[in-house]
Amino acid sequence: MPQGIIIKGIGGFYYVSVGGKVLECKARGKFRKEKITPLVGDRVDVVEEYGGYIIQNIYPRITKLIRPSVANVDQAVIAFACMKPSPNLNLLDKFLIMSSYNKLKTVICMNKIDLMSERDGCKILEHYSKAGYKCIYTSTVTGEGIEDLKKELKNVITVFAGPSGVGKSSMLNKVQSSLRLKTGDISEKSERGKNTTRHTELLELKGGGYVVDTPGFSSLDIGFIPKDELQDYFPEFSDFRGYCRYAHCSHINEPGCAVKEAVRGNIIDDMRYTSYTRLYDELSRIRRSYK
Ligand SMILES: Nc1nc2c(ncn2[C@@H]2O[C@H](COP(=O)(O)OP(=O)(O)O)[C@@H](O)[C@H]2O)c(=O)[nH]1
Ligand SMILES: [Mg+2]
Ligand SMILES: [Zn+2]
Repeated sequence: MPQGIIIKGIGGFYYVSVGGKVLECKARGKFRKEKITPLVGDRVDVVEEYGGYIIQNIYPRITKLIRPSVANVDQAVIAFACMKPSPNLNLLDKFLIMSSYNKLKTVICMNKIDLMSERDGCKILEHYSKAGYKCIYTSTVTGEGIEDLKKELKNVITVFAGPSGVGKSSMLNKVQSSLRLKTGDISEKSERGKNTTRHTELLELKGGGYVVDTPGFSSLDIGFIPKDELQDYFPEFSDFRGYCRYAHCSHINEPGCAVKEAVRGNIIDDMRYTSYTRLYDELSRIRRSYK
């Protein structure tokens, strides 16, 4: 039985990539009875029946994203621009939390570095590379960093996230020109108005791997994360876990806090710690208003 991956679903049909071919398939009726909806990214078995193709089996999902709705994503490229639009680091931190919450590998990509002087360009993400994140600087104008990006995309399923207008679609076109994704803020805005059924699609890369382009969100809700778990999403805190005076230290006001000590010693980045306290505050307020 051929095994493939669902790259697109439209009007009850699923398009399954099998050994270089794309087959138009229907899902076996049993899935509806079991309340299972096939998702883009699902690895499936396909059988031929009466001249058509049927999805016979869906393999267990390794990951499952809700927005966009895709299964088995391995990695998120979180894209920002160093200007136009200028980066919103609070939003970047939320994207990082979401990515980690969804068990994805994360790459931060700062695009449009052609708009910056060399000296300033390298500063923005210093806080993040210091925290252990993989960071890439790119420009679709000069082509800088595109080869690095390509390497990261090879043989995995990557979702491109980040605000709209930062150059996600342009970057993907640079990675592979045959993708021909629509770019440009103005046309995209008007398109979004009339074309609400933008389908989520896995785009196959010639070198192996798939990418998902997203229109981009300008806000993210992380309110479902309990405030006491927020620290788990700051990887640079992990070295200090267990060294605070209090076992359940929130690293906010407690005395003898190893994390705060590390911030004072400049081992943990001050800006990232400030971001932690701000998000902690935000989550504390949300929890209170639920009661
Ligand atoms: N200066 C500069 N402009 C870029 C770069 N990448 C994309 N752009 C421009 O930014 C705008 C938005 O790009 P687009 O790819 O549609 O962004 P998306 O909404 O994130 O997909 C377009 O006008 C692009 O031409 C870059 O590296 N440098
Ligand atoms: Mg786009
Ligand atoms: Zn602490």
